[in-house]
Amino acid sequence: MQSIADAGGNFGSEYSSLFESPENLFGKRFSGYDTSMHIRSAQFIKGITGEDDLLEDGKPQIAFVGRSNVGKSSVINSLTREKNLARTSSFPGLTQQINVFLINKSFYLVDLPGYGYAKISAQVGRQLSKLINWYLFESAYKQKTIVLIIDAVVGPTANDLDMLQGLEDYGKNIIIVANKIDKLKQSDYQKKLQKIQNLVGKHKIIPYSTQKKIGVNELTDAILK
Ligand SMILES: Nc1nc2c(ncn2[C@@H]2O[C@H](COP(=O)(O)OP(=O)(O)OP(=O)(O)O)[C@@H](O)[C@H]2O)c(=O)[nH]1
Ligand SMILES: [Mg+2]
Repeated sequence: MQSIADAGGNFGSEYSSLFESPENLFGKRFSGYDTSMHIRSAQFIKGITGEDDLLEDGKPQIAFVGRSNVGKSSVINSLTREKNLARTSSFPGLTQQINVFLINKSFYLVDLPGYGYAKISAQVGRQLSKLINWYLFESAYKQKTIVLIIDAVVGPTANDLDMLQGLEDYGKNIIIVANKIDKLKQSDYQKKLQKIQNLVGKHKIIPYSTQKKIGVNELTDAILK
């Protein structure tokens, strides 16, 4: 079995503590796959821009969507406790392909390009939107869960609400993460979170900060349910 070291990762000793108590967290939930132990490895597999056999192998896919710069790649890094896992494999500052990470050789974390980035050409923007929409709504691939990441300071944008509507229309299993809560003033926190809640409706929101490592355990638990 390939260890973390074999995989070239640099997981520190604190890494193993994230997924302690694995029997409850992993056991049985992804039946048929080896999910009964700690997260031992997180590997970048490949970036894809279209059909790929990889995504047909039956392993659960957990996809991360949201506007550009909201912190999708950072959230993946924080979940795996690997500082550069998602970033090293993407274009600097802008993920332009669907990056696929294999966790424990058992399930995939899927890092999608962001939407709504102002500094790219309209043509590239359209291509990225096409890729996102294809993967989520047109391809044959089934995602176990979609994590929609919203900027806690900015709140849900029109694009975020469109995306949410699409995910709901297609009956996806959705988790909403409000990232960058470290940027909120303590006095604004409740008001801001409530406002986001009002806009997204019934969905549970996980307040998150990749910088302060807030929400990591809660999101881990939610995606492994
Ligand atoms: N303050 C703060 N900054 C964050 C947080 N999470 C991410 N960032 C910063 O936000 C910027 C964008 O992060 P990325 O993870 O690259 O964002 P992304 O959504 O993957 O971006 P694209 O690949 O362009 O779609 C980086 O400068 C991060 O350091 C957070 O919780 N708090
Ligand atoms: Mg990214």
